[in-house]
Amino acid sequence: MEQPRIPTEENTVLTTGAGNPIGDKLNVLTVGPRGPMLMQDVAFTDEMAHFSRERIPERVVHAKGAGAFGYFEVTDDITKYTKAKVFDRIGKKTDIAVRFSTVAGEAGSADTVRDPRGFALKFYTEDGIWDLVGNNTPIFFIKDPILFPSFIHSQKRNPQTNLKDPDMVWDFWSLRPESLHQVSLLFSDRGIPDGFRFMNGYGSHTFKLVNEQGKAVYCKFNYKTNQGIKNLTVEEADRLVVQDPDYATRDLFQAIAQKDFPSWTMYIQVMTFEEAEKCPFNPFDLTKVWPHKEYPLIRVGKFVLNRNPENYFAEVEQIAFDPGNMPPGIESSPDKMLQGRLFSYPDTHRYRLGPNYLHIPVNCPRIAKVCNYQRDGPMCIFASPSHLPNYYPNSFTPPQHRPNLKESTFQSTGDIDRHDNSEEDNVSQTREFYRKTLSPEERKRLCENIAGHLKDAQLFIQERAVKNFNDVDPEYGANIQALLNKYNAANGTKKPLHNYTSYVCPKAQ
Ligand code: HDE
Repeated sequence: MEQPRIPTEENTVLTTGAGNPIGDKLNVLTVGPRGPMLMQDVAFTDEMAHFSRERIPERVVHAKGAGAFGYFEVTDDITKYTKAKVFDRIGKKTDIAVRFSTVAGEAGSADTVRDPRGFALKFYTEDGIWDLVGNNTPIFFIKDPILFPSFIHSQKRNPQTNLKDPDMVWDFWSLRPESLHQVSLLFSDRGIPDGFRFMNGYGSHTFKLVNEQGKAVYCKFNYKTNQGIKNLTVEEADRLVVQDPDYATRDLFQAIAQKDFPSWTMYIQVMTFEEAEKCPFNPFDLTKVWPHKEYPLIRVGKFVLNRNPENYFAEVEQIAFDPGNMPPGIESSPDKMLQGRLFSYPDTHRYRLGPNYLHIPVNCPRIAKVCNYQRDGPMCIFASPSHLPNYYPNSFTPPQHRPNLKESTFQSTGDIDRHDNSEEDNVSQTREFYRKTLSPEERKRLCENIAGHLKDAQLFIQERAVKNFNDVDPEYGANIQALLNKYNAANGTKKPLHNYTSYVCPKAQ
């Protein structure tokens, strides 16, 4: 703590929240020196009532995180792909906010766990906020958004024991082979980054870029760390869980405080609509990468983090990202996961922060002028002039349609159904990762990391998981099985602490 919170000029007075000066903030108001207290002690009730309301709900996922601020600078021209103003000239700088996070733990959980890292970027552009809410991995565990709450439940605490539960984790993963690719990445060396500065980031989804002529291409966003990749070993990470659970938060804050500003280079990958038609895999499937060989990285710019938050709660706890915040020139693709997220984020913010969360300074569009007919609600900060109509269209303000700002047109046909894409080749890219990307040493550690976690699940779940790894590569499955055999022989297989089969819904009794 470098600076005192309260200004210390000689004539500063302590006040209530309403600004009424307080003469004594060390003693409550009582009848005689031994009490009782008086209801009229509003200095006390004001203090106490505000204190009781200091917490807001933590994020249901990504609860533990750290944030910082800085700028994005365009280094290369991509105006042939997009009319987004943030990219409109080389050298252009745009203010940004970033929040890094772990996914499954609570707000007080340790930073150095094996978990994907959230990597969320907010750009304050002339055309409003652009939120690129990604992770440190280019892929995800599932490809249909309806599974997200169940997937997250399986990662969080068991509702009966309130313990993390390997049965739940591996039951879900082994029932959903589309998770194989991300699980293999997560249990590789990249599963525990050395803080937030030494990892890459990805917008992960397929997006659409649209240029001035209205021509659209599909695109992915990638950001490579200029600090180089660094990961923690399992032993080092475990030691830090005990000795410095806020390791990554501290590392980021300290680096910026010492003016060692971290930066990332941003690249896009581009796929034309014609290429998408012929692509051998579904380009909108979030469990797949776009190989760099076919879709090379195109450099766009860099971003630098050069300012720490001045108030964590105001600027980081209350920051609200929304993948639906896209300025003209950047649009959504048909990726089902992205489409699902378009609903979920503003919905969660309205619950966690209230309907006027966009009035909070860190979330408000700053340099873009907001012009809409939304009014009022709790914590409404911006008073809209009441002499102007609060409905549209009206006869008193000019028509505000701008056809050139409309979304690009897009053709879509097909049967309306609950289409099941879960079986669409879940192994080819995972096999490529296992056989070609990883060295023999890295493959060995991957199998050890998986077996070291899977050993705590029940035998039938272990068997189902191994079968899936076997489908990727028989060696992959066999190595995990061999390690599990050793664990199981030494410790016996796990007896479940709880038994879901005995659960009967109270209404059904
Ligand atoms: Fe999120 N996710 N997510 N997610 N996510 C949230 O939003 C959700 C997904 C990601 O630093 C929540 O404000 C759904 C993919 C980050 O504030 C919530 C689905 C990716 C952050 C939510 C996904 C992410 C979140 C919780 C599947 C990477 C932290 C609190 C359809 C590409 C943002 C909040 C921050 C946070 C929903 C999947 C990244 C509940 C429904 C895929 C980095 O709205």
